[in-house]
Amino acid sequence: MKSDPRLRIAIQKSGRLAEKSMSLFMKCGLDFELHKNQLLQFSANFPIDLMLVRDDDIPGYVADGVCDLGIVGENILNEKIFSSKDVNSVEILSRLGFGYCRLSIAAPTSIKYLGPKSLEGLKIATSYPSSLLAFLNKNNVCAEIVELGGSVEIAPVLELSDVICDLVSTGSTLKSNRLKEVDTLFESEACLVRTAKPIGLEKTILLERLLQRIQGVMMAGKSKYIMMNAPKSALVEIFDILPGMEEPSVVPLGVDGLKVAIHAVASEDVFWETIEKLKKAGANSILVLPIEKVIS
Ligand code: PRT
Ligand code: ZN
Repeated sequence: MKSDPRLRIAIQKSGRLAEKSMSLFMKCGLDFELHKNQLLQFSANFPIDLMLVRDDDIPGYVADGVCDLGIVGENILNEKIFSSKDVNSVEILSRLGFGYCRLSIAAPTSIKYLGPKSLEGLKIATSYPSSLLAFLNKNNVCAEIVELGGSVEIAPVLELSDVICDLVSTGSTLKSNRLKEVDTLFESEACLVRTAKPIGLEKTILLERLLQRIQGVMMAGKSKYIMMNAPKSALVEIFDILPGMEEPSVVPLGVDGLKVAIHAVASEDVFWETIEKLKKAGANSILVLPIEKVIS
């Protein structure tokens, strides 16, 4: 008997993207009975199996169709897929708003950097040789690439290279190794990707359901529900202050209607500065609430 189709999704087993990838599916309402050290984790309430692997292996599993979907940083995709001949084997469905970083060139302060041409003839240490080669070729620069598996930032001190090409997030690792970020190859964040191989109608329907939930979670993450009372005369000023507000409800308060209650969804976060401006415009009893799901 043919079993019902299930989507298989590769996510990082442990590391910087692991917790947020898992938590995204939890927020989508998926339950997993997590079994320690098990490669596949099965959801009991949605036909999805998560495959927990190293992030470097995710593009390959998705490209080969071993997994239908994956969550991986654009840095890994650029290195393994987009700078290879299999450039069309994986498609980005959605950027997910976490795992932000950038692949950058960093140099000791003794090196004067005036643009990619300054790299001519230098030794560059990196764990991203394909991405770096694409950058050098694009800029017509000839340099020696020294491939390292990790701890790239210490290469100049060890005289293994003149400069490095590595991921940067806060910049504190570079700073503590007396390196200066001088150029950026690309920005990166975690992405939901799918295989370019056909997945069939039933899995496509499952994918659409999952995507709608993911969009709902992401929209909710950014949005806030805001309520306040205000003089009716201040409405125009208040609407100007609120960020990305959509279709506010305005309800008269009391018999004279001079005061109103305003309820609205702000499609961006509401910062303290905004609340202070609202108060100044005459609003009071301001409530800002998180939103769990947005389905449009
Ligand atoms: O075991 P596995 O292979 O799965 O994990 P990993 O050790 O290769 O990757 P991991 O968990 O370190 O990172 C997973 C993904 O997180 C990366 O592929 C990126 O997409 C993303 N990410 C976001 C980062 C960083 N920020 C980051 N800062 N990955 C690595 N770093 C490293 C960077 O290499 C450098 O050593 O952090 C250091 C710099 O950080 P700052 O904050 O000092 O600038
Ligand atoms: Zn890795």
